[in-house]
Amino acid sequence: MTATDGAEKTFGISTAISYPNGAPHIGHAYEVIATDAIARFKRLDGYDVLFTTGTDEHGLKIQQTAARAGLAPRAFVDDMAARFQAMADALDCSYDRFIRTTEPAHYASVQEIWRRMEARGDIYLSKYAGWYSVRDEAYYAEDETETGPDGERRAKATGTPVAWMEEENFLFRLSAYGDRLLALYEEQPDFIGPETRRNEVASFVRSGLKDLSVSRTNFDWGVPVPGHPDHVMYVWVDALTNYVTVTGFPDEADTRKKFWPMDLHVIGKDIVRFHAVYWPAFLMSAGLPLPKRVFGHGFLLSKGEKMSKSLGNVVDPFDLIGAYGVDAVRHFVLREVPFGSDGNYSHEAIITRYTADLSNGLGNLAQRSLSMIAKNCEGRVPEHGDLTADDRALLALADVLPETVRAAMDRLALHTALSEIWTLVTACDRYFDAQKPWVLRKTDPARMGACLYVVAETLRAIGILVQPFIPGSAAKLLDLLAVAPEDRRIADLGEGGRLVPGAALPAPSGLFPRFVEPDAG
Ligand code: ME8
Repeated sequence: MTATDGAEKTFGISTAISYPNGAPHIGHAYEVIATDAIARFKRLDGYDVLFTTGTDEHGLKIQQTAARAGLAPRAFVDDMAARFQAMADALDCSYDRFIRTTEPAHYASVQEIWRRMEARGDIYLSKYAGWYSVRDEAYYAEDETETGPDGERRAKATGTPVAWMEEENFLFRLSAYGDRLLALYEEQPDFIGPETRRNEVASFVRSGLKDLSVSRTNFDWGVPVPGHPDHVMYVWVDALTNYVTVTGFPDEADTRKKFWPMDLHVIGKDIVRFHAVYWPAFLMSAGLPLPKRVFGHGFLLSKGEKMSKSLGNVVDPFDLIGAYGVDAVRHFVLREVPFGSDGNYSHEAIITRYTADLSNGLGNLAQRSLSMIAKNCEGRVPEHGDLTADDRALLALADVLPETVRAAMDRLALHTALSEIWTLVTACDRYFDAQKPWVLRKTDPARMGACLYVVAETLRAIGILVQPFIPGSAAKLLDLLAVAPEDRRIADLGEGGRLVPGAALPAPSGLFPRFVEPDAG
């Protein structure tokens, strides 16, 4: 069964939007690759998908970084956002929309969300008053200040002059949403994943929520608050709203409206609270439906350490692609890291994975079987005659694989989906070795044909199912099997879509060249 029977099924999925205050790093790459694999799987399974990613371009941090670079914030983010988009392209990610929070359409969306939260009575102006020291950039309470002999008021701790200041901030009545949020986590246990994150968030909410400051007046690089142009919105109100902007909000007639509520927000573990507490509270207040699921993946660490510029271990995704190839990088992060846990990156680990799974594994299997077909079967899909129990057993494994992979993908166990696919690669390899078609070539050519047919048909199943993970290599493999582009969906797997004996195949070529160390000469 696929989603194409009956009503059209939709699937909306997003990554977080990245801060473009520095160049994209491997953590950003990891998130967009994983999200892409899920989006591609859903398309393959017959869903109409909206997959979005982008950049979160406002806020004091960006304004200051731009100033240090001697650029206006707009020029700075234009350059950086282009790098993030180029990374997603270089990683072969099939996003439908790259959103930048500086787009006019996004301003309209954020201001509308704000107006709706305000109309609900959830936004109020609060005055903050105190003795402010400009030099310390800090407020002091009455009893922390004293009047000096010169009659001037000073901070006791630092001796700096203070002046009475009153600042206005808008606050969001987050405190009113605690019970509704806890009910949400109770009724929709899938809302936050993995489960450990759900427990963390629930206990944070249970400990009591304070109202949230949602506007700033000390900088201006942000979305102006409607009716109060001296305030810009807190960057998280602005950023989270990107997920409805991409579905055309607030335009009721927009064709992308069907993608809200989104099915899945893929984010990192450090920003689960923003997505599982603030975001649903804002949406409840604005009277909009809630996303179905928020999943906090783990961090990708360079040999166990968090990547950071100060540690000097930031890995440039473009360098990785250049060194290993895009599918080697995609396969590595998806197969090696249990989705939801932290994972480690190292040169040795990526080479080991590439060699075992891709070069010696799938690549070698395709190479040796397809070159035998080219040489001994006139380059056509062989006839198979009656199938033996062994033949049928392998095909049966291939035929159940879509169900197993779908179940793993539904649980967002991307690494399990891949290991299930590789169980079939290994089974097919064993079958090939046990059947010895190179011996059958002389003793029983008809059996050789049947055996090569079964291997080619198994490769078709593997090729279709690896498309979400290693799209470029999967396309190459399916080209070698002469599978038409329109016949590469999950619905084409199994009995109904079998390779047709006699169909001409192109000349075989290698899928995954052996990795050679650059300094190996
Ligand atoms: O948090 N490994 O932006 P960001 C894996 N703008 N994932 C990582 C990572 C790592 N080493 N480092 C960061 C923001 N990430 C906000 C999001 S969404 C409305 C606003 C993930 O550029 C991180 O967890 O700091 C987040 O999901 C994404 O990369 C962007 O991080």
